[in-house]
Amino acid sequence: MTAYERSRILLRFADLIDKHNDELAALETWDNGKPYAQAAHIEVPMVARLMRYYAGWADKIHGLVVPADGPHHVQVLHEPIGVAGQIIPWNFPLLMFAWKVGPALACGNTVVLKTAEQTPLSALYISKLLHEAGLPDGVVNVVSGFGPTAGAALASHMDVDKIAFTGSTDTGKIVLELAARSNLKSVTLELGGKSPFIIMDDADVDHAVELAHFALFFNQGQCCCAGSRTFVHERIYDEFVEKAKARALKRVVGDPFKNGVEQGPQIDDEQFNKILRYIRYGVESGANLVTGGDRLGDKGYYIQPTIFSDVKDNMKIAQEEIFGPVQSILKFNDLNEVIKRANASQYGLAAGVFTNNLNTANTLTRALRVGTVWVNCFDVFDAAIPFGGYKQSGIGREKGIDSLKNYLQIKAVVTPIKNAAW
Ligand code: TXE
Repeated sequence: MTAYERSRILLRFADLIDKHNDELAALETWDNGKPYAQAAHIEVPMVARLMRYYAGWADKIHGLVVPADGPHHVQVLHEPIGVAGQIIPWNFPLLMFAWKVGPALACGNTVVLKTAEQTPLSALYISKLLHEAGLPDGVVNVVSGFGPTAGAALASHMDVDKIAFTGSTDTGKIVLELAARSNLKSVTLELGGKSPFIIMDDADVDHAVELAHFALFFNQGQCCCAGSRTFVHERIYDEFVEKAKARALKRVVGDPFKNGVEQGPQIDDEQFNKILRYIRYGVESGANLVTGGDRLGDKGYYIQPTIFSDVKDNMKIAQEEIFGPVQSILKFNDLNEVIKRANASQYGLAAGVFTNNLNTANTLTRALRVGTVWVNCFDVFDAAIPFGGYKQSGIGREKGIDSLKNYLQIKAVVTPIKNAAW
């Protein structure tokens, strides 16, 4: 298929996504429990936007002619890799589908994508739209299945040329190993995080409280880049904790289909129990439980928006990914100190920096070993912005121009030039 045809299919697909926005959002909420308004007004429109972004790339991917020593004509061709295996998680099923399928198709690959066992619905529905947009049978194949069976089969398959995975760091390591043991397929990984959100003493406290709240509690706290270590300068610490508590108490938790609800249930009983276990660790390790700390009601996987203050770096709740509505607030008093502490993590996915001082912002953005730094903002996810992790948060980048590299093979073609004297 020509690049232009691929581009047109992606554009038609984006239009169909707009047309079916409400059904897609409803499926996403049924499957995942996230607020319908969030799915309908943020996530599904972002999926359409991503498809238009990649439609724009499809006919602009080209190689190079490079000058070489000697009488040779040297071309560098950018070819599709072939069959791309993709394994996605349950926290943003449609967005993860888009981050993976968009660049794979723009670059001319075929796809076998495995959805998370908790959330199979929206990918099946949206694939029907892809077909309706004109994609031939067999180009995108969606498999609903479990990780250790279907996921592992994909990662170790000899006819799969590339595997892209989003999920936990532990499973990412298994996928990397399976790829290495089979055919050494190329691997990109987008894994866990424990992202610092650093609030300096010159920050606007009210604004910082609101954004730190959003950075952690968005999507029931189930975000790989959640600002899950809230570092607050000692001069504004007490005021911040009081205001963070007031904000958490105002958070509207309940039926995700109801207007005004900010937080729905957690994805399943495994995650629900994991979060409650971390809350117990927090209490047992001596952190101060400011608010929340238990399930909400006695039906469904709802958890009270929870805050711990006086959290210390060596506590489990400051080191491990909780993946739930639990904010850990830590105190610091010096820029160099907070840089060291923020970087003292196995993860390096993202960071938030809150300051009005340009020098402080510039120092932090350079010093933090993370794939994204949001300054005075958080969770800005434009299609053109690369996303991915340092350290054990992953390998490679998704979205933006960098994502194309994941789905292209590079071939050098060298041809002698006759009559070089000319
Ligand atoms: O993740 P898994 P789970 C983190 C978060 C969460 C924890 C566990 O901390 O609490 O991971 O969640 C597939 N071979 N994140 O158990 O196992 C699985 O079927 C191949 C962070 O849900 O990583 C699913 O499709 N594939 C994260 C996908 O991997 C396997 C998002 C993710 O599942 C497999 C989700 C195997 N052996 C959880 N085992 C993020 N980075 O956003 C499982 N899978």
